[in-house]
Amino acid sequence: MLILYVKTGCPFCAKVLAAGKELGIEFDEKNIADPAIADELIKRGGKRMVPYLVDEDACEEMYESDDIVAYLHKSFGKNS
Ligand SMILES: N[C@@H](CCC(=O)N[C@@H](CS)C(=O)NCC(=O)O)C(=O)O
Repeated sequence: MLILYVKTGCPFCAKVLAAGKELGIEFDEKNIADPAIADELIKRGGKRMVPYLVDEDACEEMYESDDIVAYLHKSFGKNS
């Protein structure tokens, strides 16, 4: 399961979501507009910043949209 913490209107989140769509990936999107979700993100990753990806199957978690996009291509792209 891939969880993606996002915020409405966040261009970095949109970039990751577009990459996911291109690769045919479905995310369980969690929006930090909900304070409980924001708290969950801070507990999990250490800071309030989106996007934040959790790949539960691979036990990988990361901030930074460029790193997330690269990770998605590496893990789920045609040449993965
Ligand atoms: N370098 C980061 C920048 C991420 C970033 O600036 N995210 C903003 C939203 S666009 C954020 O999390 N701000 C904190 C907040 O909205 O509470 C990336 O590329 O992912």
